Amino acid sequence: TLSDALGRISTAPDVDTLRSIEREFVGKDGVVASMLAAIPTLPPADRKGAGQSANQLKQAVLTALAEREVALGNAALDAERKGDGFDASLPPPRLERGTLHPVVQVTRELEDLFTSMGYMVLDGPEVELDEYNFEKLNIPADHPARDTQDTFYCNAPGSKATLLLRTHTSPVQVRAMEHLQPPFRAVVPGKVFRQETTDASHEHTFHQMEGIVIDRNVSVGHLIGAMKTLLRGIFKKDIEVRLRPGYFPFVEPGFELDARCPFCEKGCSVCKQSTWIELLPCGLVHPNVLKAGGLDPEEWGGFAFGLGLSRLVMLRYGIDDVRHLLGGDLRFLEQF
Ligand code: FA5
Repeated sequence: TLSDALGRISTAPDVDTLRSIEREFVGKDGVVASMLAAIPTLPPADRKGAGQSANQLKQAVLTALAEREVALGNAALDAERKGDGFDASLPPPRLERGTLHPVVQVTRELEDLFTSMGYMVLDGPEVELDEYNFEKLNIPADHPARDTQDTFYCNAPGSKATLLLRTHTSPVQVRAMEHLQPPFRAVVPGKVFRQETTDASHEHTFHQMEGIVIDRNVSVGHLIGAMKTLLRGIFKKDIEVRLRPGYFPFVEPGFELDARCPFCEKGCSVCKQSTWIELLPCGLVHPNVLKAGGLDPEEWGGFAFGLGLSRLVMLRYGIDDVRHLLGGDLRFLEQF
């Protein structure tokens, strides 16, 4: 029976057959079990030999089963490699790697640029108090920017303070003055929100980067110098800019720095053929804002700017619609 068993095992076509041979020989009611059960009926002189051959049969069958099972497994793998177009020489599937969002890339670049010039990077709340978003920035109660058309108000029922989604990063100017010992320089990148009709150059949620410098004897010359450095660092190529007077209640004097629109050749929806994109409003900090921040305007002065980060990213990468930035479309994001 041993050679019979080994012969069947070596030709067994699959693992199921091996299991049934295993049951037949070494199972509870198998050949080996009945050989052992018969031992007491044998003459005492034969018992030892019978026990030994039963155990030998068992060991030989188990060893052969294990070997055949490995061989069957290898054969299956070989077959798989040969068939079904499996080609071990092909490169593995491409791993999809994420990339940083273009706004994050430009933000980090600017943070590097500004920290190299001695600026700190600050943060501020996106849900802001009316007091910081408007009042302390010298924006009177009847100013058009307060219109609910522009501002998302989000008051908790019954709360006395007026809460809103900040419409610009400027509230951090006053928060910085309250917390830091002047002189200081800081930039504040962040998300801002406006209730507006969206188009190619206007989003309801977009990014700005505020800059604030507080020191003694700050002049418009310092402001212009800083803006020039900023633009050189940002564009690394020549982009035409223009400076014109601008009105913001929290600066005096105030300026608007515009960049020449690069999309105009092909019927532009970004600047609507005005050929200029509003990019970098700035000015000297208004004395009322210094006072609101707890500083003495006789001693301290400063300049501030509010870079339109989303629009800058558009200029940098040639994106012709601001709504792509937060649209979450992978076909857009994969390009960066
Ligand atoms: C302000 O928000 C002022 N806080 C800027 C400032 C800071 C002035 C410090 C002086 C001193 P303004 O509303 O113009 O200003 O917005 C600033 C920039 O944000 C604009 O130049 C423009 O580039 C960008 N911007 C404005 N509205 C949108 C919008 N809906 N979508 C995308 N970018 C916008």
